[in-house]
Amino acid sequence: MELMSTGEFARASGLSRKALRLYDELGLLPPATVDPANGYRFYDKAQLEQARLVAWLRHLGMPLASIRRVSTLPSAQAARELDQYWTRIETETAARRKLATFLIGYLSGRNDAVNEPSLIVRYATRSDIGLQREDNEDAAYAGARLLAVADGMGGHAAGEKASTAVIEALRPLDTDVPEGELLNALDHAVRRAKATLRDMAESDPALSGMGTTLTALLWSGSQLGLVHIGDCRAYLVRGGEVFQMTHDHTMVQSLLDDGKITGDEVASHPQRMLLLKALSTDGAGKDEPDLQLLQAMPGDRYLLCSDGLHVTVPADAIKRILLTEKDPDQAATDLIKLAMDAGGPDNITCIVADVTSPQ
Ligand SMILES: [Mn+2]
Repeated sequence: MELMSTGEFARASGLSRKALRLYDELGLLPPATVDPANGYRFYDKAQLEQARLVAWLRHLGMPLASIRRVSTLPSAQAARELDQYWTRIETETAARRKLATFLIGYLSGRNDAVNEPSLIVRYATRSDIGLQREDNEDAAYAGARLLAVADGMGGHAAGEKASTAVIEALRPLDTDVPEGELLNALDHAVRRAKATLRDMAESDPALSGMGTTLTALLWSGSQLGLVHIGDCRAYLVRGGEVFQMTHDHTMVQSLLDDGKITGDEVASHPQRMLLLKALSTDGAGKDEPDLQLLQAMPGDRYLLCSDGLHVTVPADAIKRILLTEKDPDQAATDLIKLAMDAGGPDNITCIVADVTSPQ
């Protein structure tokens, strides 16, 4: 063993005395011996190689526990471990980059999708006041990654303000949300929307008691997030079948679920309009939406609509159009027309979206 004083070892290794003391404290590079009389530390000249490696690994940002192990391994084995470590770091960094890009866009309200989507969504939106209402309290948004429909409630145009505010709160999600973050992103946007409604009602008492339903779909790659509260609906057309993706949060739906009424009694039930859940300023907005993570497939068609469509138009007629009309624009137009032909008692909004693979 060729002992060197701390000063000599520091000069030879290019590391400061302070760094050496730190490495000793961290257990990364203990001195070869410590003089019991005066506490002076001595290093073995053979430790110079390890000292340099420890310094490099710290520059790399490797965790201390890993440095302790890797710096004492034979070179070839250390190289393999480093390779694995670095592959993991690059994977994690890529995932964090995606999250950061999304957060920067979302929080700044810029919705500029940059990546090539793995699925293309072709959509058409129609909204009509109907034939019997004085305002259109429905609101909708359709973009490359996000589809959303909201049906507001509350007198003196408050419903319109509520549905519009909630759609606006969701709009920044129409960007590249990382795949693992779809439901978190929807959850955050809904909480933000609730806070906005609360602020609006606090600053204008005329708006207290306003509320809105919300049903929205958000894509990331082939993953699909669904958020739903109230009685707007989402339908999926796949393989020649039409599936209802959402469950109405209404009194009649819960009576139906409990077997207390039959499907035929729904249309004439006196509490047909009563919602059990909504985003509202009442009850401190404690109603929580349903969140679901699903898989989208090329060839899927989605319909989002307000109750002005599905309450007014029989399910079979909606299905027939979804299954036979190829063009989303025409399908949306035809659906609105069905509701108008049936008297248009409510505002009617629908979004028809076809999912395809990129060419
Ligand atoms: Mn409605």
